[in-house]
Amino acid sequence: MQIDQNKIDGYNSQSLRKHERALTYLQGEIPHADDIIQQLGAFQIAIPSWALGTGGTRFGRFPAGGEPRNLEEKIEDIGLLHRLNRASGAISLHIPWDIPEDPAHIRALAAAHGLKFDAMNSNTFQDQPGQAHSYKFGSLQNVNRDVRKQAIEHNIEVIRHGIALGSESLTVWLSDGSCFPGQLSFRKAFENTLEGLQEIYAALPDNWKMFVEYKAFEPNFYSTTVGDWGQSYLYASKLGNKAYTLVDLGHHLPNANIEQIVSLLLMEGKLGGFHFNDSKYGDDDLTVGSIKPYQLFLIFCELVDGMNARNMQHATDLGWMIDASHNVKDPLEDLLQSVEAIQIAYAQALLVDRAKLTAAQERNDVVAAQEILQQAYRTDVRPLVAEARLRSGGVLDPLGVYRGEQVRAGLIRERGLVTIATGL
Ligand code: PSV
Ligand code: MN
Repeated sequence: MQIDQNKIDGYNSQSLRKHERALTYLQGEIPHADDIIQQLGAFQIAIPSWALGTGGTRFGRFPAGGEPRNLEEKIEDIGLLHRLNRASGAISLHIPWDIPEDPAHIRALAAAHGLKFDAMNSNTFQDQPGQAHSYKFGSLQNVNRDVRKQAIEHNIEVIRHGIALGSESLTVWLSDGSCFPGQLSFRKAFENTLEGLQEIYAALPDNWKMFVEYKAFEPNFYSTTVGDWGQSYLYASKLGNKAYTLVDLGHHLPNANIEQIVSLLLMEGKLGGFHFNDSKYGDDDLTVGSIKPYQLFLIFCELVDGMNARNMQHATDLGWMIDASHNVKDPLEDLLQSVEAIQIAYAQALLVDRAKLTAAQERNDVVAAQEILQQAYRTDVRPLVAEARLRSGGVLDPLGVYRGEQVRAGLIRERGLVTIATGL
């Protein structure tokens, strides 16, 4: 494909001037704008290896072509995202969907793209070919000790893969539960699950964390054995100080106040990580910020406030990951949108005038408190996010560049990013 370089250069310098005007305005309005830019630059969001293919529903799947066929190609795709936005510097693997056959090679390839390995995810919600025992009636909760043992061994194997890759956390999501009243004993299911988690926990290296992910429903629809944050908190507390609760935004009953859950888990030092997505009904796995951006902002307000109260590092002390995938968008475009939505919510939360908010709360000034939050939420912080990208060597407009002629012509791998990032 022929590239009209004049067209690209013209477009970029014009956009860059527009960006600089908007940034200068914000820097004038927000005294700590540069701190926010710095914090944004440090904030990395892990991409799950399973989000790179077109998703589907049980009614169908409509792949668009060009999907990565193996782990190497998935790493290349995430590397491309990271080169564009400089905020996707980690990958989260699901075993056995993505088994690193040659860990040293995979680790080196990821490092060459500037990527680290985030949490490892085990899978005892599907039967695999050749597997001795079925998970039809659950894994760690199962009444049959052999099934439980198989699930425990699988998790320990996942930890081993993670060690070889330099990961430092294991996320356990169990689909265990029941579809009908009377199908199981809640107490026995809990006790079996706890016992299994304890065996897995015992295999964790000292510097590792274990994340216990909860989900209210699906695939079980009467009870779920790790069904809500209370149950996850109970397991995590009984397991010990390497175990934490993981919040997936799509795993709650309708209208749950997720920001309050986040606040209390942080207060107790038991929030470990996040799976970002958005939803209208259930676990819809839609693009982050596409349906309820205000809720996302409120969650980030609690994250920032709660982490500051415990002197935690925003960028590194919790696991940040996207867990979304669906069937109508190009997965890479979807992920670029998701990462940007997270950065916007984070930047807006950093804008909230905490001292004023606390003062308003202390005098029960409900209106002032709402105004303070909405003042931050209604600020267009996109120039701060773009500036953080540029300062880290990313591009002004990741989606535009990805869509543009540069990518299709392969130029992006040669010089497109550098050219655009430095403003030509
Ligand atoms: C389950 O719905 C979940 O959120 C868990 O995190 C799984 O690992 C992931 O989705 C993959 O399907
Ligand atoms: Mn999840």
